[in-house]
Amino acid sequence: MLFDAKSMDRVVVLAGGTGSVKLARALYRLKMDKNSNYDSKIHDIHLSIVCNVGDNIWMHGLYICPDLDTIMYGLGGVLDRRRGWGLIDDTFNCLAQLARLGGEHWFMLGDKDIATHIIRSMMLREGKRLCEVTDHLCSRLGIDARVIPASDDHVETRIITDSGDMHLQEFWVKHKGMPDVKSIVYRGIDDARVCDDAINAIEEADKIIIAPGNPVSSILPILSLRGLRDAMMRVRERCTAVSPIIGKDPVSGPAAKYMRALGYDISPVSVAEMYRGVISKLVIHNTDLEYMDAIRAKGIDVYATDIIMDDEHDEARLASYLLRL
Ligand code: FO1
Repeated sequence: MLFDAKSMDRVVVLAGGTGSVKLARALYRLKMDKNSNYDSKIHDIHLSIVCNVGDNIWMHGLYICPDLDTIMYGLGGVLDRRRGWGLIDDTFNCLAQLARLGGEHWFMLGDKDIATHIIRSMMLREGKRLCEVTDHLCSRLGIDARVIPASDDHVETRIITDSGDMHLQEFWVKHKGMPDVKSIVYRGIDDARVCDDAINAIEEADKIIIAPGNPVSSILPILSLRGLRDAMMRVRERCTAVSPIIGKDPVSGPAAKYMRALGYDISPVSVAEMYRGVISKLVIHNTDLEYMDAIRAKGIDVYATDIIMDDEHDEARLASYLLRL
């Protein structure tokens, strides 16, 4: 694809959670900063983020969509960068009062963050679809990109552990990721309908990027939706993934535990295997050259660069690299 041949490139990112938001917001910044001196050859971008919904959870009568919110707050410039989730400068007075009154308080909902969940839950109760609610929230946050939930329906990533079957948030936050993981299921995935807007965005995209999110809890719940995987297979030639694994370790989070539970070794080769059929290119870290042949053997082109995103400059460098690939 010649990026210099047109004035607008349609870019879709498949994303979920704290690992993905760095890349998503870097692409957004490149799009918004038309006068960026970083890379003047990059054209205007129409950006859509198709977001995981498997970590959504009902709590206190509110519908909380952590991956959607992380992406929305990231693009809106209001994400707490240190934690990687929630709103910057938020306070936790409501949570403290919940604790005092004997309510559940293991999930750190900030006071300002709760406003998002109140509006969302209210609109859903009025009969609006999750994608309509998300459009509304993005518009109120002044975001000039589409954030599209992969499905309007409730899909729940369940972690089957030696201490029982639990919601992903219970496993990761309440139990601090400690129990042994036996398997992982996406409850409701067979009946969930993929959002039409997600399919349309994918089919019309010049470039589709799978962000370096947790493959098991952020990306596979998107790719496991009926219809979405088929759409991705049709556009495979335009799809690039960034490895969330460097060497034998995930960049962050519980990816290793989840991947092992599904029978995968922890390496970029396993990432290639998990995304086989939906990507034509995989970008790995520049210290992982030893894996390149094994990835190529799966029919996937492989590129090595610095994929660590410690600051805004790193994020911009990787986003720019991906747009030029
Ligand atoms: N992660 C935590 O580790 N502890 C929390 O208390 C917590 C609260 C929370 C509240 C709102 C939100 O949008 C995200 C929150 N997260 C929290 C992050 C979340 O558990 C995960 O990082 C994602 O669901 C995984 O993609």
